[in-house]
Amino acid sequence: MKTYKRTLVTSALPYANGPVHIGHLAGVYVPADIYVRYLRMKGEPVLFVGGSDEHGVPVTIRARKEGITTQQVVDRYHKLISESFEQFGISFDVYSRTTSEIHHKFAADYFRRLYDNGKFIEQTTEQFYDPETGEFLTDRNIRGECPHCHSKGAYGDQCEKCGRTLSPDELIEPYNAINGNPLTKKETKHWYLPLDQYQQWLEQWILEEHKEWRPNVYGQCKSWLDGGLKPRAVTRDLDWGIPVPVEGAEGKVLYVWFDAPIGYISNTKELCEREPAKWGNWETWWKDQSTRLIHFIGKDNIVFHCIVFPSMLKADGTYILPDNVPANEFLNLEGDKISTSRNWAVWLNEYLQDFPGKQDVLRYALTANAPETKDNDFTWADFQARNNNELVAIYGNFVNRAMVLTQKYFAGKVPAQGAYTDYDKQIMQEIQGSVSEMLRLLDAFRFRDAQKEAMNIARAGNKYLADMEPWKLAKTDMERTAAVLNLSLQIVANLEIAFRPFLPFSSEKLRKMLNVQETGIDSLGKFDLLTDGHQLGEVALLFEKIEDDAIQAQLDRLARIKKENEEQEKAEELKNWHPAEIKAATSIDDFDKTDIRVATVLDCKNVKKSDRLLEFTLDDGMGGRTILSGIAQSYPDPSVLVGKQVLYIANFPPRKMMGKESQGMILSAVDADGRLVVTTVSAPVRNGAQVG
Ligand code: B3M
Ligand code: ZN
Repeated sequence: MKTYKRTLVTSALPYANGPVHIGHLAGVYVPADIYVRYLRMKGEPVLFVGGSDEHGVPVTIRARKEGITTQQVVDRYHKLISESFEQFGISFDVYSRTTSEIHHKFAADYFRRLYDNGKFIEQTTEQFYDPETGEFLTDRNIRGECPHCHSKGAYGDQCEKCGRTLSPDELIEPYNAINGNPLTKKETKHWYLPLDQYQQWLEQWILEEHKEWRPNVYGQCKSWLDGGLKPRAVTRDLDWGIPVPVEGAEGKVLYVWFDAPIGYISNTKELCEREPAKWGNWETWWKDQSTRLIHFIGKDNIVFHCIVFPSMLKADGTYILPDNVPANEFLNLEGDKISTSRNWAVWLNEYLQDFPGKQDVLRYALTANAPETKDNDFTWADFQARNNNELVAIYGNFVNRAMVLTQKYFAGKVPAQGAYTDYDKQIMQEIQGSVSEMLRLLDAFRFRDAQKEAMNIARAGNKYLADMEPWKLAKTDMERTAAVLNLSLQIVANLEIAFRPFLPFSSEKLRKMLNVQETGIDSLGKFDLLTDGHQLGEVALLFEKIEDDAIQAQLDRLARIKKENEEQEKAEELKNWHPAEIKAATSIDDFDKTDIRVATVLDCKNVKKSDRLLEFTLDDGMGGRTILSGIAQSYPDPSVLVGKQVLYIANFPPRKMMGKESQGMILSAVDADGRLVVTTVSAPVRNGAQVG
């Protein structure tokens, strides 16, 4: 094991194209924050870097949508995002932005250095181009029909309908997403990082030397490497970003994924130059082998942090590489994928309006459900249960009882510690067990289980109080009452420390209640943290119950959004719908060969054991016939068809289906929801009448 002198923690730079939501918090920022708070408690030097990612296409799309400039978009969201982080106690040492001057210069210099050292290859390729606006289009700005599910309006990088990853070349009839213009192709030159040249080195570094990385991270890297790496373009034809610092590259900018990770470095530099006495030289953080670099990210960023960025660092040759990349999977919301564009999210700024002061409750619920090994689901019911059944009923309740009883019997002064009984010792041991397990889990980036151990300390405390019943003891044995409450308060003091990385606001509140200063992690697991006679502060409730109506209001909001989305999607589909092309010319003779007739439906029911077939009993004016039709999905109640006059083809040869004979075919058409609708006549006619 290498020994480190300091840890540099980065968390993904969120795109400044919208507010941050619970998925961001659960996946990246809360775990990163827990980790750095823990390291700080250990007294280890740590620097926590964050910032907004202000380049790239997403911000330009947002600007067009809102009808404002791109700069206005990033200004607005950078402010909103950094406020949210601050409100939720995400304790960055620096939170800057990639539109800063220092970053622009740093990233351009970085590119130029690699360029001068021959680290890029130049390639001219054909790209989609809008001849009317004279713009090359990025993948996200190209839309068209999905080659897989044929939904219209799939994006050049992904079909949101079926979820498949796409490349713009696969789209059928690609068009410009912004103005609907059809696209052509045009040649353009770009610079590529030849990842194939780093393949062998990456295989050794990741697959051999970092087997300890999370299985999801290691697995994704392995599958990229197994697939064989290809050169990746690091420049784009765009007018928003950092201009490519090379002659003849007018109108081109650095690819956002080239400049954004460099933002980790330039933001560190910004901090170090602002406060050199405190932070020293930025190069110590990025180039000294005794610095440990940890990237906190979501799973969609794995390839960039484990393969692309390390190759960029390697290409330069003077930087350290990440020691670990504890990427999380995704958090869903009430069973559906969180989506900014569909407003399917809990936005942090809105959460705080609805639940003021309850930052820690969300932090707790998100960590308890952290998608560390697989996708997970956030539900409001779980949120309420975590608060009411755990924070209030276990942690808060224990603290409150210990404090109130001390008020009552000892005027708020820590009573004398007595001789420990065997049971006392057992509880203390149990707690020490939880403490060491918690520390082990924190070191292993397993925050969800670590938080559980912290709660186990509160559980043990609660059990201790329930078993000792000091309120009864107080009637007969004040000395033992004092001892029990002393130990209980020592457990409370332990909880303040144990929960500090997870619930910083509550620990602060608890320190006030205990009237103590912050101490280091070494105090954890000790039971002499509060001295006899120490005056406690005022008792307050650490957590409050969340009532059903507050939860219902959130569910109502989501239901409203779901309905709006469905309506919008339907409208969009209708807008994009066009009838199928007219078939090749035919003649009356050909048509005449098909005998279409009218019949009245006498009975219509589901065919047993088939979820597809309906059985029609028809009065065809010729003694009756049976027709089976595969439209059961469209008619949940087939009896609605009884009495209707329908059109059917009478001269198809009989066919057996599910052991029954079908004598023809009922004619139907598809409605806007994809439902098959049976055709009828507009006024009654005689059964057996021919259509023609
Ligand atoms: N902005 C993507 C994202 O928010 C990107 C991360 C950059 S980290 C250098 O998922
Ligand atoms: Zn599709």
